[in-house]
Amino acid sequence: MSHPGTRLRSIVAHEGLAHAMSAHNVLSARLAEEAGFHAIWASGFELSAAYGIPDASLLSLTQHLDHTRALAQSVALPVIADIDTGYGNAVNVMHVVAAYEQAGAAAIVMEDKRFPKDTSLLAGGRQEMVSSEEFAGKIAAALSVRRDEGFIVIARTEALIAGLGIDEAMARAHAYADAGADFILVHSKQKTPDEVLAFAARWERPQKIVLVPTAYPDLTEARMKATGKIGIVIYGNHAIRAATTAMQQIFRRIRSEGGIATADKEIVTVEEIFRLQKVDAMKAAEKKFLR
Ligand code: SPV
Ligand code: MG
Repeated sequence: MSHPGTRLRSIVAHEGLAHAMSAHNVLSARLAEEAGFHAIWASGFELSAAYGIPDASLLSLTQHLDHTRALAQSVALPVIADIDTGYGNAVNVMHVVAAYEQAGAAAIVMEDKRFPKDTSLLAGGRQEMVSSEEFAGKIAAALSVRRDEGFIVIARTEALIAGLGIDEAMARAHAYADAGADFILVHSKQKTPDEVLAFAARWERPQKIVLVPTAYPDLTEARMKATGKIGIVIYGNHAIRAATTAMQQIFRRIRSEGGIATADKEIVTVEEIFRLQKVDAMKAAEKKFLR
């Protein structure tokens, strides 16, 4: 079996654009797999939200690493791990990235913000960056511990998020590409895709761009593909938002109706959950091995 990073690289090469869906647990990853996504995004935002805490470097490395390992073990899709700022300096990054590859991740995404970070899309959020030199060192450190050449290191610049403009984003992306990053994620919170499309138009390096279009949902995959520069699109928080929408609606209905009679018909059956839990496989194992 080839390295999951090699498989993700080949999806990008053959499809032009790989699409990744976020997951906050194995069930959401399995649903994304069944829906036909190419990859799973082990989102820090989603896992933080699942714990009911802000996405601000509050989750521990162990919590996110265990989550990533569970995803990688439970779905066949490549898992792209969100390692935030890398949990410290370049030496911390060596330790952390080696652990993520060992846990079965196809790729890691590391961002050029200062630890502890604040989440990117929060209006008025605290967006403090490390220098481009320091971050290029962290990317080189990440690459230095790669065990399989298929494993992917994605450098993420938050220059646009921090309001530093396209020239700064471009300069940082060049520095990170020079350091050896395999892909460049450029994040933006503008409501239109103009900023990231302008970045893509100016980008001339061989590394493909990664986008997280949460703030500019009108940008379609077809338009991304048409640029010829964008290799991966990450839907950053749509699993937790979809789950929240569904639970809010059903919970309100159960309270307002004083029972589950109507709600029961609007949600999946218990048998559907058994299927997603792979109960059949367990029953087959029982038949074979319980004596
Ligand atoms: C995440 O999903 O954790 C991300 C994307 O890093 S964002 O929340 O937009 O920063
Ligand atoms: Mg994140």
